[in-house]
Amino acid sequence: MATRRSTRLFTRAQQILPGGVDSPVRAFKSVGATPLFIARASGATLEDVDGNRYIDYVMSWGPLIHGHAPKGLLKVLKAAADRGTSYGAPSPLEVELGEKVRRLMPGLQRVRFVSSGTEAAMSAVRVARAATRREKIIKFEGCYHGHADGFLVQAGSGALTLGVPTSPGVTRGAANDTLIASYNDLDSVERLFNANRSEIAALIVEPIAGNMGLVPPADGFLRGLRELCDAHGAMLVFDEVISGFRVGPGGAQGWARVQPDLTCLGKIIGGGLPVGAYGGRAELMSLVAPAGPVYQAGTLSGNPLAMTAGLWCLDNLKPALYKQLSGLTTQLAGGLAEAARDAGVPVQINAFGSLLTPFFTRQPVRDYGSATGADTGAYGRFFRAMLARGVYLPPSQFEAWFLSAAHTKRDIDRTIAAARLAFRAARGHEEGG
Ligand code: HOZ
Repeated sequence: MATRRSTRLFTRAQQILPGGVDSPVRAFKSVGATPLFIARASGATLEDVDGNRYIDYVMSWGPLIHGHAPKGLLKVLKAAADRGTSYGAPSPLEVELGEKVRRLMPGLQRVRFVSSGTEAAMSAVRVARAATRREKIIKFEGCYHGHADGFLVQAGSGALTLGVPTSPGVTRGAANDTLIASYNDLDSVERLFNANRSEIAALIVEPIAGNMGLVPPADGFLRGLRELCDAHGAMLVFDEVISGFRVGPGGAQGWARVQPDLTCLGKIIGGGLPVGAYGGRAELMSLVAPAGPVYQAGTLSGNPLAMTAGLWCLDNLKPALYKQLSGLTTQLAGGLAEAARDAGVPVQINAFGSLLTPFFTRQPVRDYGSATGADTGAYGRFFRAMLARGVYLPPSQFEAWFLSAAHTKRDIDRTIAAARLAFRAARGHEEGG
């Protein structure tokens, strides 16, 4: 495929944007390729500036559960824009969206809207610290909660992909307040609680980990976290930026029937516009200014366009959608597993709802150690061969693939057909189109 315009744009971009991009994983660095510049997107299809079309499994990293640019969403957004793009004052839309979120996730008795998942996670932890008057937090290696200082210790997503899981620029103080446990390992959590008695404000976790590639929780893991937090007086914070509304309308907490104290949301809640939110029990959230003393603010928080997109997106989460998505994901996971087997490539497919990651490894992947044991070189070769065949995957072994309502059985069939050849390329014998 010719990608001359993308290549030229990337050269130009590097002269103005650090690394040529506005978010690190977009740079395709770890897969040995040059990023595509996108001209338009519709349904499950991305089109780059050279006119090449791709079946998209990044889907803007998760928000687009209804696909790119669904007609109903465009209609309400155009109407909303006619009424003004930002008020800097309350609007009825925030109340409506807040009530809608609470209906779907009843544990969020009060909700504060922000503009990104990063803001949601850093603000939720601030509330937990204020509520407990403690400073330390526990997070899991390979989990990613946005790029606030205290979370960039053994972080997943782009930080892991680019080999900087603990970022320079994070102060020793922030790093010292972040304790690291192993995902799916309750003993590692218990040890930290015992070694830091009465010091831990919160444990934050992606209840379904999606930022070291997809790693679902083991049976009893989330319930065990709830019990440990209760036993030690710490707040349990679920980062449902990826899993919220994705694994079901009630998120991972609805699926697992485990109630966190605080929840962070993002991605789907904004339907493709920049929205995050955090919420939880009323008495905890009443600490947030102006109801209480914990300060947190934002010029574009509750933005009317973003709230409109969120409302449309959540209004259209029907049970049939989740059934359709998990059917397609099962088809894709099965087809990929068979294609890898036929090509003689050891691959573990982790799948959950409409999320999926094929890990290039012989070992089951259930934590950071097993995820990082995957062969990233093989993933890079696979990625490039898929791209050459019109399939746009996350440009990293350590990210989840996202399916949407716009993906069809035919898209999945085409993807599996492409993968049959791409797995052979992953062995290192064959490359490109
Ligand atoms: N959390 C997303 C990746 N896992 C964000 C995408 C990005 O970092 O650009």
